[in-house]
Amino acid sequence: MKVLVLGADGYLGWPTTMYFSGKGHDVVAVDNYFRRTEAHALECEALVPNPDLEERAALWEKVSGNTIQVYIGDITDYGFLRNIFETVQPDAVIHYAEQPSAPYSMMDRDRAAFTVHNNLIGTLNIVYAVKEVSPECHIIKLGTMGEYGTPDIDIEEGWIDIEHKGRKDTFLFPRQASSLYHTTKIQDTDLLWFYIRTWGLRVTDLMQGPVYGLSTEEADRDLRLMPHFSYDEIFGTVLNRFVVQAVAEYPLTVYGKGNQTRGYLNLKDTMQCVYLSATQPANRGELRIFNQVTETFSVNELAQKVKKVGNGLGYDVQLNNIDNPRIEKEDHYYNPVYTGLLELGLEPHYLTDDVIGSMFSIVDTYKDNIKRDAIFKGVSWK
Ligand code: USQ
Repeated sequence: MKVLVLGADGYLGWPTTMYFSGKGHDVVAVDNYFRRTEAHALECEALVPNPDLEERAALWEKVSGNTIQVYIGDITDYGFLRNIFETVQPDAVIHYAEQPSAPYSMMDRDRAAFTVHNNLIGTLNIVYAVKEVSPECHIIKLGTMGEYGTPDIDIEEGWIDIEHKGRKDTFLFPRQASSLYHTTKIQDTDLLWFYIRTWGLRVTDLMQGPVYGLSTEEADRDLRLMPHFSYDEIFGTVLNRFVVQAVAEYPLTVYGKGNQTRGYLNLKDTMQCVYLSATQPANRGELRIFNQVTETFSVNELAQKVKKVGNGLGYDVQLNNIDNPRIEKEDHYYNPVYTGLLELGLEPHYLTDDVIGSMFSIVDTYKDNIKRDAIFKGVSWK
């Protein structure tokens, strides 16, 4: 396959790029360095300094013998994106090129506007490039479980059958996000669904939960190939943050009561899920939705696991229930269905003490890079 990875410099983008390249596909990597630039501006750089995308592609070629072509630019510039489509004629496009942080989207008006513009115009441009240049191209778009919110009913995989006044139909599952970022992901889904109905695109929307981990088979070949690993309040996800906090002996920042429950998955499973989706594509005119998680935990459960493993390794790990800076339900029902990707062949890596222990070991190697000031700044939803 010829595969275009948009957002290839990010936490998920770079491991995905190597994963597909390692399996012999022709991969083209695109990024505008938004994440690096903003992390630098906000003084919350990744734990491990990563070489830039071109340098990483050269390093990867040395260890694997496979070439990755790199384009640096902004996919909200339609001319830029369309040229890449014309040159590459991709079979699949993997869309990670979004502003991915809920706190970032809630910081101020300008960042809110940036999030809306970047995420929606980027997605719209992909729709047009596929329609005008590569109509058979399969769009794989990273959605989020946060689109559904925390309803008081089971969460289905994307769709729900509704019976109303004696008639039945199937609709997108009701969505109610708890940040502006998550709301833009709902809007993306709606954009795609409209153009699927109108132009018959083929799309897989992966509703992913928070991801954890730093290790992948490809990155383990050379530490300079490690993913862009954030632990700060703006760009870090909760389990990654807790492991870094534990290593720094900074009390774990459990927001509110800590009963907020989400579906989680290992970075290695993101690779598998995206790959399984690409190799078994959606049909023309289909919006195929999978819930991309492997198990559910509350924040308290994650904190207790990190504390147990950390204490066992000799770290003094404390928990701190701080006032929740977000507006979200802290006690709620949560029961999502996530069988679709298992049926496609996913073999999950579950969250064991060993997995957490190996995260501790890598983070400890870089503990001198941890900036305590970046851990909690208090971006408030209020
Ligand atoms: N949380 C804490 N303490 C922290 C950080 C987070 O208690 O220090 C809590 C949050 O309040 C939330 C839960 O942990 O209840 C998850 O927070 P998160 O920051 O790990 O995840 P979130 O902001 O929801 O966003 C992340 C990714 C996003 C992806 C999403 C999947 O940044 O790109 O879409 O996970 S999901 O959460 O299922 O919507």
